[in-house]
Amino acid sequence: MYDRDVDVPRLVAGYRLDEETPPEALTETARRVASAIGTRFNSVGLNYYRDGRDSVAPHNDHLYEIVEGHPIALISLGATRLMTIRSKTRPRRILDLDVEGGSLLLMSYETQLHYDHGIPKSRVPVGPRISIALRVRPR
Ligand SMILES: O=C(O)CCC(=O)C(=O)O
Repeated sequence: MYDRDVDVPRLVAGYRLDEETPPEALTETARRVASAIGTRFNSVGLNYYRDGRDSVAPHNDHLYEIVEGHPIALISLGATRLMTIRSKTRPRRILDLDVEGGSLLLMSYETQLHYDHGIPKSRVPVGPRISIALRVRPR
């Protein structure tokens, strides 16, 4: 994953919106977010964190898999999880963010150049969470 070996204990799925027909709820979610922020997504990824043992290690999105200038939208459903956002270079900056169910996090293209993001495991019991990742991918 992401040209590196990273820990990905979570369930994932994805659709190309321009080539496949995902469930209507996903198409509608992509349409609404795109219209609110003025872009047009062509990819939807789904990440299912069953409990606190599921996680994703810090990473940035592959730059060749996203189109420059377009943001990545992350919609959270279900349990609140911690997301860590860390700068890649000094001065080191770490932002710990609670991504709550019903929230929308927008990451700019530039964020992927300078920051890694991840969902660490949780020692405290936590319920399931799904994140919907909307992206503009090259054809
Ligand atoms: O679950 C999240 O909010 C993060 C998802 C993520 O980092 C990814 O799909 O690359």
